[in-house]
Amino acid sequence: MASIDIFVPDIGDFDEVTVIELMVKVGDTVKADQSLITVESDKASMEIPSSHAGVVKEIKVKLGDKVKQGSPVVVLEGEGAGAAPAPVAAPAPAAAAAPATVSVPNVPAAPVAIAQAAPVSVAASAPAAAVPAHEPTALALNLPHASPSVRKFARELGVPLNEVKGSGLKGRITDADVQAFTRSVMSGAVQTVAGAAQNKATGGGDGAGLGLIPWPKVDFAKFGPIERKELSRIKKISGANLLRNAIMIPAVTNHDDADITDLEAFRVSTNKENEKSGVKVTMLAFLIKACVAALKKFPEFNSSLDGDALIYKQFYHIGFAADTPNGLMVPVIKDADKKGIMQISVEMGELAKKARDGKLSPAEMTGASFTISSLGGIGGRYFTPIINAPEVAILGVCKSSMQPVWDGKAFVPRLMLPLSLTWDHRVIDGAAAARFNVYLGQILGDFRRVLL
Ligand code: CAO
Repeated sequence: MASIDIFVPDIGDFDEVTVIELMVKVGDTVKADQSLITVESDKASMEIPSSHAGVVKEIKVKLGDKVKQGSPVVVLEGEGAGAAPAPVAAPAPAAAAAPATVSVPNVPAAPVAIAQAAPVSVAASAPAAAVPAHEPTALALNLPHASPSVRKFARELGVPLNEVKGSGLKGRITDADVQAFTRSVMSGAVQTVAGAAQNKATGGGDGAGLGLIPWPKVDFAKFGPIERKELSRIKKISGANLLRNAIMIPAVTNHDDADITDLEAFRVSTNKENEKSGVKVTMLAFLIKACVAALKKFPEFNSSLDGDALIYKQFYHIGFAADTPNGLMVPVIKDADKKGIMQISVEMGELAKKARDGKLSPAEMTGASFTISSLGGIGGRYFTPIINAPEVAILGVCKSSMQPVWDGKAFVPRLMLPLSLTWDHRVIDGAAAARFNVYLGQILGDFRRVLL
């Protein structure tokens, strides 16, 4: 039985490329032209196909190895080893007659460029296996179209790209397609072929079918001094919730700016007048009140999904994210629609203090129908807050700043507040989200509108 060494063929302009995927294992039967490994340069990824058919006897590379033209990839063995269908420049090995290993350096198996971030010339010396640069994989291997970064992303998530429907030009798969596929699998709406087979075999449905690759395990001490500290209890709990919410909710964030010049002037003068009372009114209190008005106008933002139905809440309990030494907590202002700005400010101060002291009761942290996360006292422009399930939207607020705003005749300095509204696309559409932000901006621009 003949053995054949398969080498990395001419890969064009690259001196060295990294092995990022092993597509076969020892014992696998491979056909000629079947991809063996994927290599990646800083510009493109390519699959290195086998020039011959046979059974994989040995794999000569491992993930992360640097290879170049002529590097050994695998050793094949078998009756058919040496019978390449494509015309090859290398001498045809005398399969049956040659028991010794037949080394075929530079076997002209064309590397298949998966996709190219920049024009890359992938020289292929086997004309029959060479594929046009613009449609490489689809022709050669019937693989889906996707850029190297999308393929990398899919590999990291363990997403089978050939099961993902591409929404890009000519069906090209985008990052968003991979994310949407992952969410569908997580929510149970879609099963991967492998997952379905596994569930069929095990009778299970626990999401094991996701087939995610393991988390990278790195010995950081190899690179410098380290210290290991356990996560706080709150971080552990909130982390699990955040992960579920981030993965399972098809979330989108709309950013907008609200002109709060007049409102801030009013807030400052109110605080001056009330200096002796000890109650400080913050922008967040106005935001809570403005959000209640917007939630009343757009009730789906104050709802929760229950299977195929929506639960519309007729109460307005607003959670606000509070930064505490132990991690993020979300106390809730109950019945914010029935409370004035002063009362909300007082309650917020008390709840934020309790949160920092670790003294919030479960009742003070539950029942929110909408949440606001304000980083306004710290800084930043915009961010993408994660929805606090089972709510369907969350408003992120950053630090206001003076901006030149065109008033129709001239640029005038206005105090602008950056808003970031994240919403669940299963419940809310982009147009509704844009309207919510516009309405919120109108209220913050002229607070008298709350009364309308
Ligand atoms: N733009 C500009 N300045 C703002 C502002 C805004 N949007 N919001 C607040 N400020 C100012 C306040 O006016 C105050 O200034 P003065 O001391 O001069 O009056 C200062 O920033 C501090 O405000 P604050 O943050 O203490 O008060 P608050 O009511 O805005 O917020 C609370 C209270 C509990 C929300 C806040 O302390 C907090 O914890 N924020 C972090 C929330 C968080 O971590 N979110 C991220 C969640 S995702 O990980």
